Amino acid sequence: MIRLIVSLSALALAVTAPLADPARDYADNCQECHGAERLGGLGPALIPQTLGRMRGPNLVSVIRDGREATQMPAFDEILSAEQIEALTVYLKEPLAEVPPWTEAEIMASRLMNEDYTPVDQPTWSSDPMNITLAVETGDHHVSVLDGDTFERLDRFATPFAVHGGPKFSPEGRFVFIMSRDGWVQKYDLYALQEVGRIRAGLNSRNIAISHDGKWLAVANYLPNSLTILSTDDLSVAKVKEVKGKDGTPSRISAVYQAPPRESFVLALKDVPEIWEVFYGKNPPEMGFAHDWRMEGPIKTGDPFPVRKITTPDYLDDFFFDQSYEYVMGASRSGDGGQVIDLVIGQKTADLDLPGMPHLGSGITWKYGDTTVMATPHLKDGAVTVIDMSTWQTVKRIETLGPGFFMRSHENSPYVWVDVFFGPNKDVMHVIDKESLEIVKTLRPVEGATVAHVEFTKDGRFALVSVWEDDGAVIVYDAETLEEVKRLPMRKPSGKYNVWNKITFSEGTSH
Ligand code: DHE
Repeated sequence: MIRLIVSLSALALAVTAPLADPARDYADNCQECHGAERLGGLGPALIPQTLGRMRGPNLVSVIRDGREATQMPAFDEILSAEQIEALTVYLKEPLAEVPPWTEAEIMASRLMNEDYTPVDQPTWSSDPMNITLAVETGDHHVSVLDGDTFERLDRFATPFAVHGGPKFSPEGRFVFIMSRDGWVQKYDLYALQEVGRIRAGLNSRNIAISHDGKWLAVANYLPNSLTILSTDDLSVAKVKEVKGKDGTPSRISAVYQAPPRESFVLALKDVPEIWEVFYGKNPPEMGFAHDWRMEGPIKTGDPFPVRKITTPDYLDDFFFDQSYEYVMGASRSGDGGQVIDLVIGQKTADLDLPGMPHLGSGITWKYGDTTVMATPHLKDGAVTVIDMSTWQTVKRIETLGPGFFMRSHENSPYVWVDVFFGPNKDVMHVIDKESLEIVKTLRPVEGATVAHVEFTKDGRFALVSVWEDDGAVIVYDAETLEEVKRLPMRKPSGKYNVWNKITFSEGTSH
């Protein structure tokens, strides 16, 4: 009898529980915000290229419980656990065909803020050069901080999942912010207002601004393109398809500005090449025209001519010396690196860089009569310090685990490096620039991820993120290393000081 009841109830469940049909469930519940093609709309694109970083259980809990402080509702009362599980599998399937994202589609996505009113002067009385932005990834906002008082001047919504450093216009008035979904937002710091936004790619990596502030380059994974926008009105100046010399299409890992060269330099994911895209002087005016035979042909009449430099290995993480002649690149295998001379377009040195260094967050400082560059490793607990005149390793400093970000300031005797991964993710090391020894290890919140540092304009204070949803930015006295203030924030990630950025401080990433 008992067995009969159990089987009957199992039968009843099988009859009443809706069968998982993820395509139908998507169309009924998700497409209104995330788009019929899963390429985003009000909500982000839901394709492997954008979800790859959202692990399975996280995706289940976002669908089931919703995402606080966003428009994402909870679906636990609409979809069964089985349906949600099937939906996560469906969302991780690659699209059969990626739609075109050409100049026409990009321009059609542009949304200018009709309420935006430009102003002549800042609408606030803080030092405009000491404004510091804190990206809060917990609820997709940016806090605009007065770098002297740490008072919050504004807190504005950004597109979903901002990645990479925001880029300031040369006078520090406007800031451009990019999300992994390819949206680029322009914000006026003087007026404390959004100017507009445009979707420059479907899945993007980062942005770079030209030294004269006229152009913004957006590095895309999807499609394989570089979008160049006019910073003025966010209109498209050019969409460059990225194909290596042999025609192989490639994603762009990152784009950087090279101010003295009046060019953007691109790290490519799928071909062993570095690209240089000129926006200013003609390449021959740069004094290395003799070298063109080894590169792809330059299209005459193109306002953004491309130079393609073949590299001995895939190099998709970069660091430039202060002259922007040399590019240090980490090899894909994570067991070494190379120095490419951009003037002659050739490798000039090998680097002893094991443990997958994160060159993108490297920094430099004067060390005796030379300049050193230091980078944390993503795969092991170490920071490598390299002499930039000989490219030899000066020291490998052991840390309590792999780190992600490093920072210093010209006026500070210390370098700060986090331990982003592993059991010691709650520590921040402070390294003496002269002795190259760790002089202090801070552990401000036991068990919380503590990462990324930015200095104030004068280097007096260091701002550290407690990278948790109920996190904070902690302000430290950069000399005594004592805590001065704690500003509650929603999963703060990077912080960016206007002065340090626009003056290319050697202690910060560019
Ligand atoms: Fe980043 C900068 C690449 C994962 C937060 N990250 C950069 C830059 C590159 C890069 C090339 C420099 C671009 C710039 O600022 O213009 N990041 C990568 C990766 O390849 C990697 C390892 C894998 C990926 O999925 O993209 C990666 N990055 C992450 C994260 O998981 C982080 C910690 C959290 C997040 O928000 O995605 C993260 N990356 C950041 C931040 C910066 C950044 C905060 C800007 C640092 C700065 O001080 O300028």
